[in-house]
Amino acid sequence: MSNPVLPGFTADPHLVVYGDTYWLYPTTDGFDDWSGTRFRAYSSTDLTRWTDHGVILDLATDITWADAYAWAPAAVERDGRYYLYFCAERAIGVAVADSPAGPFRDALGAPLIAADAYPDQMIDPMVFVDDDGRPYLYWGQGASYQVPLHDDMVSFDPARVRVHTPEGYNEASFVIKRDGVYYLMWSENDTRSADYRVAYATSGHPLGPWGARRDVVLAKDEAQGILGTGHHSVVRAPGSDDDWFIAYHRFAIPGGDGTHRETAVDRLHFTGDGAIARVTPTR
Ligand code: FUB
Repeated sequence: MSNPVLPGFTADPHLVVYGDTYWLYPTTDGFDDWSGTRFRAYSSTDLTRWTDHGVILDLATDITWADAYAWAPAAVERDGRYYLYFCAERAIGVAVADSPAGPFRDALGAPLIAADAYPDQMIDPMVFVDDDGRPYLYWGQGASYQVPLHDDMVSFDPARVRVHTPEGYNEASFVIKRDGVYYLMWSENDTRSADYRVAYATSGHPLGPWGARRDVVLAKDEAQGILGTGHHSVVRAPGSDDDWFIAYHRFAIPGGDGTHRETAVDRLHFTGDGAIARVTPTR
């Protein structure tokens, strides 16, 4: 693999596996104040050669309740339908399609989570589906909000929302399960900081209670000129027992910053005792 894996400026990459194919859904980056308006999708069977499927959701034409600040999409499949959770004007929406390449249409015609629904920013959604098929929604900057999603994938019971604020938490909650252990990862510091990084905690349940912050998963490597590493996603390789990959963004090389970011993919390993080993970011 050669990083970055996508052309141009992209960020907040959500890497998922549908069948034997990897799909990447990033923020389109490179705009002042993160003011992009469109999402694209990319697919690959080898994490190296990527097909650009073009614009899959355009706030201008597909969403009535927001025009800009299209951030941090999260993708999940359920019963043959493909759901795309996304931020727009610091609220969270959900769109649905019959194909991972869209076209996606607004599932609700309104935000799933309004910008003022809870304290802090209603951004950075992520859906984890457990082995028993139950889906859980995570989101939030400033705090990690966590709730079971209803089976329709577009609603939840507000009375069941939990708020978790790990030491160092800023944004971009992401959950995986391995050997019965749930791993909650998140990004620390500001995406404009070279020290933007990923850390994690574990639990025996998808909604916690979560243990104390265990360690950093991914951080800058100044010797390689790799800075601002965060807002990640993690997948197990299709057909593998224990091969994992992490997609994340970092300042574009050369000359990038917090609004000119690039998407990279690297390997993620676990140690014998189930800890996440520190990722080696690569060029
Ligand atoms: O890309 C816009 C915002 O920057 C995301 O929502 C945050 O996670 C940060 O990466």
